[in-house]
Amino acid sequence: MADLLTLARIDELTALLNRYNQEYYELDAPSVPDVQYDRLMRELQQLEAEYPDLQAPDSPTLRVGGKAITAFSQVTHEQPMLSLDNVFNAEEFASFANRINERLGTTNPIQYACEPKLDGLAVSIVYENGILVRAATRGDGRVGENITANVKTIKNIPLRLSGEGWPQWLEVRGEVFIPKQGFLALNDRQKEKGQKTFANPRNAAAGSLRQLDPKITAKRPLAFYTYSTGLVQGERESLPASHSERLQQLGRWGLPLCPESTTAESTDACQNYFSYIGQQRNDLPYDIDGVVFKVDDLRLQERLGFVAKAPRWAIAAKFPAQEEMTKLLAVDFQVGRTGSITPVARLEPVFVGGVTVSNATLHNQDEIDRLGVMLGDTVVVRRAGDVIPQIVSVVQAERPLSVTAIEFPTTCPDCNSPVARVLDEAVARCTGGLVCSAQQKQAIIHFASRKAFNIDGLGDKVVEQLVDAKLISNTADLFGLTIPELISLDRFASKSAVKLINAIEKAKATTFAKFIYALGIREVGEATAHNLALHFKDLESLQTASIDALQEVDDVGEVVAQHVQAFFANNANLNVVERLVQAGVHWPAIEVIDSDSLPLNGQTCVITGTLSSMGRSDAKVILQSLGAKVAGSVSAKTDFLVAGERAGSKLSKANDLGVSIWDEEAMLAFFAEHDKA
Ligand code: 9MJ
Repeated sequence: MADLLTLARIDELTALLNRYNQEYYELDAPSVPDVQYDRLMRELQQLEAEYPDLQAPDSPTLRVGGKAITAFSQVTHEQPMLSLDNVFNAEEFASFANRINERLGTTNPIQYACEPKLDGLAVSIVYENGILVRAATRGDGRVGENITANVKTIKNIPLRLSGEGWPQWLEVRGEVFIPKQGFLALNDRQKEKGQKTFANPRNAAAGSLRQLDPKITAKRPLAFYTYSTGLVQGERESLPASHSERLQQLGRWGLPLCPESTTAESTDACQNYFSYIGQQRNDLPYDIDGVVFKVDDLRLQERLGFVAKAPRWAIAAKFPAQEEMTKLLAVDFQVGRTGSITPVARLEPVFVGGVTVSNATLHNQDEIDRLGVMLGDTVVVRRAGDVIPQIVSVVQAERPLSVTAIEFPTTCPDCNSPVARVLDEAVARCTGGLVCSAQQKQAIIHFASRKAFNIDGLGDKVVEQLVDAKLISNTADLFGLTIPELISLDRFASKSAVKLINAIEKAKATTFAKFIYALGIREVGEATAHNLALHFKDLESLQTASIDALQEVDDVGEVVAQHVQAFFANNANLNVVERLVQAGVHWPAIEVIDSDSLPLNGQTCVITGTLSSMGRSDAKVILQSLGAKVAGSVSAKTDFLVAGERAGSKLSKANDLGVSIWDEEAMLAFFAEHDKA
């Protein structure tokens, strides 16, 4: 028998650890260090092992997974779990909405609840007297599998409802999914352990939920959003009569809701929501495949009823598929700026993610090996938003007898120099360096690009023509180009020649950061170039910096430091740099600034949404110059969020955390106040 002290301690630890979990996972604001949490968790685990009967039904130890089982038992849903009918375009949606109005015998606008359609697994969770007692998969809609132990490990699902007034029996339904970031981290861990990676977050979520050992489920980054109720009995306080308000009530009891859900007063507003979520799709932290519209008034839902397996009062409006099958016709090898050789798949054109795709990157030899792809294979192509199309997998069942292996070249397809692969690096590189015209072209294209020298009229095609005509072979040669030379090129009018020469002249006035970025040093992107410029302030100091000195710069590790040093140790590069300066390339001196005096010193901010006056990267540079640290995601450490148009989940999270919000106008006013307009 446990004594009273032990009983009290178990109670105390249960309450404390549940609070810490909430602070950590929901509020993003832990109040104790991890070691303290771990110590208390071990103490509770030991006490529960000694006195199993005293384990609370909402014990936080359940979160790390209990005993493994040999099979799932069955759960018969008290109310069937329905699926949704789909529509694929605006007309189909309009006929759905018309049918609703006709059935209800009204021409008045109907209010709809609008929700992103999460691409995970539907799950039913029952709370009895506020305690999570049962969780089940959808199964065939009538009978599902009992996955209670696994669902208890999902961090954002409350084991005990908060607040009061919940019905005795409350069944909530929603989607279990793996957020995109968690998915990438999970696959990285799988790779490290030499285990199979998952094809997409949905598969990973399904595999994780169907683990017989909940300890494995506990290690997977699963999350849950509630989107409806099932059987509700013994209502102590009647639930609201609209779907959206009902969800809000569930939210007040601690159930997680999708922040992007809302309501629309008309079908036009539904269409706007569909377009808006479509635009946000790639920036959302979770995968969706459409949006769901539900008649919001529950009495109207009841009048509309069901057909076969789906409710008449809801519809899923699907986005165009992001994955399709097509044939791999050939593989070409492209040489990049730093000599990297990238295999590019030539595909039978296929409509995917809203555009026709005929090329996809295959990254490198390792990726070709991982996919096991051969010429003539049928492959699954994925194109999500603006992301470069990828080959996801090979459809083995469709493999013809005539497939042939993809031969990686041993010499550069451009200059014939040998191709080398550094040990432990996935990339194969042409060793031709500056003699390789493909590398020359890419280096010049990079130099002229918007974020570097921003030379108007010097696009990829013109650079190719100039290098092929042997008029230039490096970036410094650009500044010696003449109008007659340009006119000598195919289809180059004198007007364009004059314009280009003027643009090149104008580009000579730059900034030190843009100059460093433009050099195209390996692994030195815009942000690193900016940090290098601020740290070293002048070219001489940067050129002669030691590896140790380079590593003192923000975000510069050993690898980047070595690339920078190797760049300036190369005589050909030094010669180009010297000629650039001689040609008149210049930048304003960087003042030595005392960071304490900067107005945003010590402040961390995040930028989200679309800004109309400048790109996010330009805003970032200005904010940094005012002393702010610019982070990628909102957390308890964020001091303010710059929110442009159509800001999504970051804005909701910032609001939840009480982070100050700056709209674009406020940001511009602050810039103007500090002479950054
Ligand atoms: C998803 N998958 O996000 C429903 N769903 O409602 C949302 N699914 C649903 N609602 C009734 N947001 C049946 C299915």
